[in-house]
Amino acid sequence: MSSERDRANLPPLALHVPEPRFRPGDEADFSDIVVPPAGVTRRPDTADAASSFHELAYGLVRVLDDEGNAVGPWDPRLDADAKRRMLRSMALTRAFDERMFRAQRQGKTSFYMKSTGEEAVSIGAAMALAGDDMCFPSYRQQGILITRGYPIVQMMNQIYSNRADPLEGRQLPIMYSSKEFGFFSISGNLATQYPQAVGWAMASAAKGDTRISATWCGEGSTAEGDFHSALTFATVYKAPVIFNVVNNQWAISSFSGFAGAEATTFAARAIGYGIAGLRVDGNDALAVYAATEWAAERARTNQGPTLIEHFTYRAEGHSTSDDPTAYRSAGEPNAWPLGDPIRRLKEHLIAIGEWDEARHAAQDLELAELVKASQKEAEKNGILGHGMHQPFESMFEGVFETIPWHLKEQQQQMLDEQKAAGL
Ligand SMILES: Cc1ncc(C[n+]2csc(CCOP(=O)(O)OP(=O)(O)O)c2C)c(N)n1
Ligand SMILES: [Mg+2]
Repeated sequence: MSSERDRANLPPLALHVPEPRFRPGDEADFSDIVVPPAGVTRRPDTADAASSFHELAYGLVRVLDDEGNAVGPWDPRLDADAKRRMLRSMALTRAFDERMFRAQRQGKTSFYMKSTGEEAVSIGAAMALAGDDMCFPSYRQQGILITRGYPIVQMMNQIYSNRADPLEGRQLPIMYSSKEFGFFSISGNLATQYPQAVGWAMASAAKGDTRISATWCGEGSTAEGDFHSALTFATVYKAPVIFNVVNNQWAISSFSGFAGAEATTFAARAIGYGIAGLRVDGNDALAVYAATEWAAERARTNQGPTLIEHFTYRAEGHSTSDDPTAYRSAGEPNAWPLGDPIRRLKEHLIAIGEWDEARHAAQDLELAELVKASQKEAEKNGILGHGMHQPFESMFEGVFETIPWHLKEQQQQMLDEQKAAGL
């Protein structure tokens, strides 16, 4: 048995506390990030065993090169119309984010979250999935709803918690929910959507259905227990689910190192579970599309789950409640080596002769007008804080199919008290 004396020559134990490389005032330099050329990563057959392509969890699937060409085996070979639809959804999402961010600053709503710089992640995936595949998103995948054609006026009604809010004022702004559009209710409790997506996928398989599920969480959220139990269930039962980890480098003011990024990649989490893992250039919409299409084919043919890490960058604040200049270098967004996803797809379409600067500028104008007109429409139904938009008693509804007696009693008591107070 070792004694205190035997250990006398050992150094005192110490913990490693991760520290981000750049703080406010520092010059951001990402030149050490390894960015392999587009087109060089192999594309395994979708029937290959997950154990046969571990290296893909440490690489970076890229399709768009620096000259705007789509190259290599992952090029999904979309036609020009599909690429233009992709570009339009991304530009519409950005225009929507701009407008709603401003609406919060104008006091029309309490809260908003942008997805600026990460549009390719949600839109590339939404285009590759079938329209009736079930999505379990985090709060930064508004691009899925926009791609699926959910009315943006409805999104705004939800943000304003107004008379026409489909969720009747019961959810935080931006926490949308639409069964019809295969968009599971967003939860503020990080990573809860992961086990839910697995459960849904297992139910789909148990019923002999053909629909798969896909879920998204941030890199910070992978530290949650829910993330790990979801992966365990999914690998055991080969659930038809796609796990997306959106590594945008930041979890509010905590850099990715606090979720484990200093030690390995997030895609490599898949390896320990025996799940297929892919690391993808998240600012390359065609690469996101191709990876999702590949993972969907695996899921649909009972090859089991895939975990895709989307390597990207959160170009703006976490939310309207955040001020990133307080904790990170202002130079980071511009120094980010993978560029802007909209600009990259636009340059590709121009390079292949299917788009031009004038059309792009005209589209930006048209989308700004569309968002403005939608906002006017939504504001006719009221904005947050301007009076009661939903009847008081409705707060007791919508949880149980029939309201239990004790809630009915409380509901009546509330109405009586209001009446007595002259409200
Ligand atoms: C269980 C839980 N813990 C903490 C929070 C507070 N919180 C909200 S967002 C967030 C950061 C999440 O970062 P990440 O997962 O990287 O996603 P991102 O915001 O970058 O898209 C935190 C800590 C929460 N909402 N739920
Ligand atoms: Mg993050």
